[in-house]
Amino acid sequence: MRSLHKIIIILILVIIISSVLFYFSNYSVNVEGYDIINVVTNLDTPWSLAFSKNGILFFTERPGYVKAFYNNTLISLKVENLNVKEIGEGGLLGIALDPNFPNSPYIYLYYTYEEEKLWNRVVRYKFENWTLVDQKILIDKIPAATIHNGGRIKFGPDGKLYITTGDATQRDLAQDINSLAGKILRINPDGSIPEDNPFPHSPVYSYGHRNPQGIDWFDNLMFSSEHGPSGELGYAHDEINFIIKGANYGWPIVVGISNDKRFKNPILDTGEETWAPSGISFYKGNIYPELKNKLLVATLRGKHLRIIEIDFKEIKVINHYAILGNMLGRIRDVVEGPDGYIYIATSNKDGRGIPALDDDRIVKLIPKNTKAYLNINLFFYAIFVREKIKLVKN
Ligand SMILES: [Ca+2]
Repeated sequence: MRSLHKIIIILILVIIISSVLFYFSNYSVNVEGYDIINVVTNLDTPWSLAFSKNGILFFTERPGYVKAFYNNTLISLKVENLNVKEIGEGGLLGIALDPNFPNSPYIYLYYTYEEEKLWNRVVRYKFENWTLVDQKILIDKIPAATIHNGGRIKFGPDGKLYITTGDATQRDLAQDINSLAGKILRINPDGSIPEDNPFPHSPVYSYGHRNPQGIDWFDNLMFSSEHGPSGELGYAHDEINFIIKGANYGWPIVVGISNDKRFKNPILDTGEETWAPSGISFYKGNIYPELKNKLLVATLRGKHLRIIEIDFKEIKVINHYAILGNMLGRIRDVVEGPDGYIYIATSNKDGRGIPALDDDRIVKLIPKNTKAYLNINLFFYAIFVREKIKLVKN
């Protein structure tokens, strides 16, 4: 009997100690079986995440900061001549690393600035001792406004830099191929215009976009996310588009699936539901087999990560579902790290969210079935950890 008492006491001690450890850890648990773990906390509207191949996580914060997370250390980069104007949805938005980074030590940024009017521009910096120097403007005077600034920049598999721009509230500009607003643009890494762009001497790659904030590729197939007009027209029709060189995506003449032959239909139209999709990434790693080759979509208003399965032969959506619903609040960006894990940036301090005490955050998604040792703590999690996440007003 004495040894049984001992075992019971040891078991109770194990539960108490592991609960205390769990309480002070960064874990939280999610019903779909994924866990999330904090990577960086207490940020202000992290907008874009970009990993180097050697594992440095670079990211922007909308007020105008470029930071890096490496070896468990958060580094604030000094950036020369960065005159960001954070206003409404504008500010420091996209970041991209040169495809040959760090051998080719260039970092690209998209930001809003004010010179009599609001504008957006894309610049290239040289990365040197955690400082960004030698700013070179690659594309300037992209129309800007307090809303609809686009802002995602990414290198395609062709080595060209792709840039999403919003209509900057002047919706007719989206149909004007002489305007940089409401477009997906494509330039060479030095800012020159590729000879095989669809319109001669123009960076315009596709047009008729309202406010695209996400792009990614599966092999050579390009996809984008786009905010529908839930704001001004009161109906949603957020879109996922398959992007074809030179094509017209319809805004502001049509929204969603119109079947109007002049315009490309989206492959997914959210109808009456608003997701407000932002960053997108195809998951190509092996950590989460159930997500392999699926498109991950960060949603702001939707407050979830949308998982979309695409038939790449027919270019159509097979199915889609949400994970992490209301776990993180607004989600701005999602990327796969070189370690195969999924990293997510929240956007609860963007003026439209309800930030938790440790917002904004960059978190890492922990796959299913790796948290068995935590299960014993689910009960304690429910009691204690939820209490820890007290909501505060912005
Ligand atoms: Ca459209």
